[in-house]
Amino acid sequence: MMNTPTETRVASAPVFHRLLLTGAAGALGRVLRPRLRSYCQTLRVSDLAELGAAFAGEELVRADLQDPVAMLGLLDGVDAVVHLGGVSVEQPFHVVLPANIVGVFNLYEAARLKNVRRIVFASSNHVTGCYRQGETITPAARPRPDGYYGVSKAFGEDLASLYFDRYGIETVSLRLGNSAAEPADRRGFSIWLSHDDLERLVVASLSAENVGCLTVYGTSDNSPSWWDNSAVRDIGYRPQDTAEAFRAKIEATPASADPQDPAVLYQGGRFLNIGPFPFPFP
Ligand code: 15L
Repeated sequence: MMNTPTETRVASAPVFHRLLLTGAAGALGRVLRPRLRSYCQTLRVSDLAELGAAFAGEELVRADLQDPVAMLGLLDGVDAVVHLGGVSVEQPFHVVLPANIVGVFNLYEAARLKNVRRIVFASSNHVTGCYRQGETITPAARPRPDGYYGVSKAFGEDLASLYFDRYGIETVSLRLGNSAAEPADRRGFSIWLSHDDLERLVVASLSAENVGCLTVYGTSDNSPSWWDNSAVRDIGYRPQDTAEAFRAKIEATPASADPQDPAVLYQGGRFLNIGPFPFPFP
């Protein structure tokens, strides 16, 4: 069942002619789909998976990121893209490769050929998941991916850099923390991103002028923060929520019994416990 549009529209944001939302059937796609409608005349929603019925002001396009011809059609007539498509968790490399490496390449090539000027790329905190929890890093710190998914998001950020320097396509890469209705666990004290703040961050990334090629972390107003994220203020993002509001509830749940568990030592959390996968591929 689809949500109805939210009333939290950022008044200063421009109204786009046509926005494209990829990965619209995924967890965050379902959150952003009703919220983005009020920022555009037409919201083109896309996924490989079933999208349900079109709402007023929507165009539904089932498209595979791996299909270059489909991607050219998908990007046609679009002002800006919010790219959530692809795999969103750690997977074996042969699963990540087509969705997140080939797929993001097809997206940028289609954007170049269709003259799309702005992409908001859902990157991930897993680009730097091998930093220790408690360590504070900036988006300029060396990428330390915690798996193939993190590597694929680092690749997407590098591709964004190439397409800005060579072709002037602007990208805001959002290294999203954990965006959910509530923080899931103690790691959430530092990386939780509320759904309302997700909307604010995406809208700021679509609307700010002259973003060039920018990488920022995506969190609410959390403490302790692991990320020195001052650049995000420059695009006008002001988080309104904080994981602090859930502290008592989370601290009432048992902490990990093993202090050496990589899931509690590293910023990437439980992704550090996934893999290696069978090789050669099955
Ligand atoms: C991500 O990048 C995933 O897309 C999301 O499902 C969460 O696992 C999140 O990271 C996280 O780190 O908790």
